[in-house]
Amino acid sequence: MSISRRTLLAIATCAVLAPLAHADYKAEYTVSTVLPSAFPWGQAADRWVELVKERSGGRINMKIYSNSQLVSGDQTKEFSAMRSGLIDMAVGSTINWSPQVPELNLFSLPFLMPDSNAIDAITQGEAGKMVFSAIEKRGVTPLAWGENGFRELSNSKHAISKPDDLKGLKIRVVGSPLFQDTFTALGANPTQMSWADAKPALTTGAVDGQENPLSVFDVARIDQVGQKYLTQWHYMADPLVFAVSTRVWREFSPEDQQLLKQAAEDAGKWEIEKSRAEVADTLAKIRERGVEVTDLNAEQHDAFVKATESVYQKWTPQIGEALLKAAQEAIAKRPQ
Ligand code: X2X
Repeated sequence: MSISRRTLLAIATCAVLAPLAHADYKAEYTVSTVLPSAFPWGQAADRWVELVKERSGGRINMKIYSNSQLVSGDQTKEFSAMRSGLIDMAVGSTINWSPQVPELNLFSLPFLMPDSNAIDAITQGEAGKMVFSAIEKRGVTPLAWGENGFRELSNSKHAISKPDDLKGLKIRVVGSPLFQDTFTALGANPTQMSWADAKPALTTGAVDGQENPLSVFDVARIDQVGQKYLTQWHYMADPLVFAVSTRVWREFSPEDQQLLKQAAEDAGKWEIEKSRAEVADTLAKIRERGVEVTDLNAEQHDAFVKATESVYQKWTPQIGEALLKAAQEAIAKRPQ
């Protein structure tokens, strides 16, 4: 008697819940990332997926495809694939999406953001809203910010403390042509290639150096492929953006849109705090492995700033003067 009542109840519950469960939702949504779970970036995506699963009671299932595998390793194609609906969602770097969203080059301007507060001043204010609307205009709905981190310079040849030290060095760069201009201005010989190709190129000596956050240098064991010199120049940092293809976004109910956004915000906040808190330990680990770390004094730093000024002239029109101005004003007013 009690079993049959329970069964009846279950059937009734299903009937009531069926419309809410959105029969038209996909069984699984693809989430693209470049870096997998061993890195803060991958952990940000993991957290988002877990929170959404938990808060939706399993109604919304997302599956992460790391190493840019949904775009055959070419991370600069991730945004286009998401726009066209080939990829449903992504946690992506501003660098990798900048070929399609030129405004994202803002974050790649050398020495624009001196510290983490400067990143927050942009992302949490008017400039951040302008960046999000630039993404939205191109068919992708941005939900929240994460962080890959300040990108530091490594190489296999010698310590670098002034622009001249970069002369003739072959440096692997990623994503936007802006990086070609920055490294060319510094006298280096930049080569653009995907992350998938970077480690092999460092291993064979096809390139002498690269730039990536300390967490990436550490987890990917870049020191093991001959990168013995590291300069902490903090020349730029790439935020991560949690986003959904707008075609896919429209299929979610307003309640589920809110759920996806809140989960992305919570995951992003968690990941940003965690990765910032880990930087000092990561640096200590890298030092222990025998990597020679160079810090720049104010004068040395200024020499790099001067040497890369031409990048601002060339790229401001593509980024937008109003956006750069909003970012610079926010940085000037940031808490110290
Ligand atoms: O390719 C890189 O250097 C990486 C992993 O940091 C990005 O995807 C921007």
